[in-house]
Amino acid sequence: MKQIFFFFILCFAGGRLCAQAVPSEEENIPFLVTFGNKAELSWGDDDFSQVFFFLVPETYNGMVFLRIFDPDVGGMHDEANGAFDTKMQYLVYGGKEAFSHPDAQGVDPVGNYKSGNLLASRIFDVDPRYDNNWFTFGPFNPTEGEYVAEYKGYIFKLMCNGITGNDGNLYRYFMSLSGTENTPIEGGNAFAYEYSFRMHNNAEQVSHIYPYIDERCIKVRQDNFDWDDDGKIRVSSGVRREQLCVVSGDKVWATSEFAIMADEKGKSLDFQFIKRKPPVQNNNVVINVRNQYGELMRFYSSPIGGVPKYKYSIGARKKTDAKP
Ligand SMILES: [Ca+2]
Ligand SMILES: [Ca+2]
Ligand SMILES: [Ca+2]
Ligand SMILES: [Ca+2]
Repeated sequence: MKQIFFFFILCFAGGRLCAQAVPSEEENIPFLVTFGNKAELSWGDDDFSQVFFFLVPETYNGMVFLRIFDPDVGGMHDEANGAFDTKMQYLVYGGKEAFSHPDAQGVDPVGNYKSGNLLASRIFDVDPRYDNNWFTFGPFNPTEGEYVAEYKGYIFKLMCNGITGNDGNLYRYFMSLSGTENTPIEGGNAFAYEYSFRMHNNAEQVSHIYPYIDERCIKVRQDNFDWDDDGKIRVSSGVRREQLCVVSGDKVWATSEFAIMADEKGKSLDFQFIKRKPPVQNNNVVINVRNQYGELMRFYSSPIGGVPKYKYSIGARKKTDAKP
């Protein structure tokens, strides 16, 4: 019991401290992944482009920095496909329609997905200076983002595109109030409509995403790509216990649907990525989640309503364990 309480304390503290780390501590995802656009799809990236949105509350008056860990494609962390010959372009957008343009909220890099004002950009390839190190965009004034009344804040869009080459770029983000260290902005958050990420190599490590279920949602559909049959993807919430999703093999999408329960609205679901034993190594995977209208749902780094815990999970787990 003591361990369980400690776990809850860790989760709570982690959520407050790391709300703007992408991926967050609660997600337990080692790295985001984007490949160069000459890579085979079997390496696990479906479209060589990844978009994140960073939300700055309107009450914050300081400066905003968007930081990238290991932005280069070479040296440590990254996935070589032959020699490293890949270029990654990072782009920061703000202003009108950076977020609100419909093409910015899709899962495919098509149409006007680069909507808004380009505030900064930079191309990286092999770069020892930023290998295993942080690069910083900014400072930006919060008002350079797009004001979105629904969020009572300003939204910045940060995009990573593999513009040539066939290697995998592994990286992480942090929205900071400092240009030299990772210091979260109180009340800030980050979200995406699709995640392309690297799984742990250790089968004991479970990764998560937390799609937010709004009041209109009655059914969700998950799509996952290139899971390589690496164990299970399952969904839990306060009232749902370990529902299994259909998972994909190599270079293909798999999809499945389930109905939302009344008690799940206004909260986040917990999608859990559980590796098989022995685990697949260096597994990159893509996932998105939609509602019954086909609208993409947001995964927040700091889950809205907190990390959902199945109400009866302790008792239920004991019953399962007791089975022969
Ligand atoms: Ca590197
Ligand atoms: Ca290469
Ligand atoms: Ca990298
Ligand atoms: Ca894969």
